[in-house]
Amino acid sequence: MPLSKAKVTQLSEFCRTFRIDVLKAIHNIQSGHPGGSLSACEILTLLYQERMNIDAKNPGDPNRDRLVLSKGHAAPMLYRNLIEKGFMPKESMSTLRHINSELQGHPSMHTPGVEIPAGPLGQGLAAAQGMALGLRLNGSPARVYVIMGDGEQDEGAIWEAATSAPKFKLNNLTAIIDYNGVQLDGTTEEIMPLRDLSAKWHSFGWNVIECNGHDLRQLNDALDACAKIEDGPSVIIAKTVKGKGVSFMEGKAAWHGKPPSDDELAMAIAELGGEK
Ligand SMILES: Cc1ncc(C[n+]2csc(CCOP(=O)(O)OP(=O)(O)O)c2C)c(N)n1
Repeated sequence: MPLSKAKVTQLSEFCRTFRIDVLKAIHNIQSGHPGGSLSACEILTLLYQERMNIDAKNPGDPNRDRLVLSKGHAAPMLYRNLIEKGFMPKESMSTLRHINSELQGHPSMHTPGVEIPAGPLGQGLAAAQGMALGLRLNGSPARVYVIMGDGEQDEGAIWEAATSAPKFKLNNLTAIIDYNGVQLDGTTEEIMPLRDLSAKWHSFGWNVIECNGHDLRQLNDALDACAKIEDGPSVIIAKTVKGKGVSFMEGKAAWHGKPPSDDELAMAIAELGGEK
């Protein structure tokens, strides 16, 4: 169903405050990945705060939807979303990356609401595929989402999983590529050109939808379209901006794994409309 105006307003406000909270947490520990977290903000927020059937009071529900954050370094944005859903108290965010915290630098099984650890790129699609296959064998209506980076597309394991998901006609599996054009230390074009990514996925047998990954309505429509597809898996190539929302971080590989200084955090919070 298309998103109402009120829903877009609510989700946009979530995104604005989540961006601030994520930057504050990374600033607090002076370690973490701001660029890829901000880039995946709308994707994660729309899925967790609007679309996914999950309940913190019943986290083991066999029919819950599953999300695999294959680009695990964007964990802070995942954690902020899980907190909003009630999986952890809001104060947990300030323990990001602390020793013994539930919130480690990459998703781990110690974090309530996390379905599978991540960190080594390229593994999430195969894991998500296994989940989707198992759910279908059990007759579950649940859907599985996996979020990958565009730099992550360099991993060969992705293409093994991409080959088999269409064979099993996994229409309960939706992959989303956070296509921001930048990876760890340069642009994807410089490091390993992807060529026609849409044509590649299409040739592997996937239903491909392209959209603006910061436009909540477009993303929601794309997810609606995926849910209606019956003949196999779908992939959304979501065009995004690394560091989205903070002008001096946008599109810059330098902000892949760099924490903001005190001044930079203050500038970022001001740009994001300040704290309320
Ligand atoms: C197998 C593996 N190789 C290298 C890394 C180190 N690494 C972490 S993030 C990253 C770049 C990822 O780029 P992209 O997928 O485009 O992520 P985004 O720009 O969305 O943050 C790399 C190389 C890793 N985590 N795993």
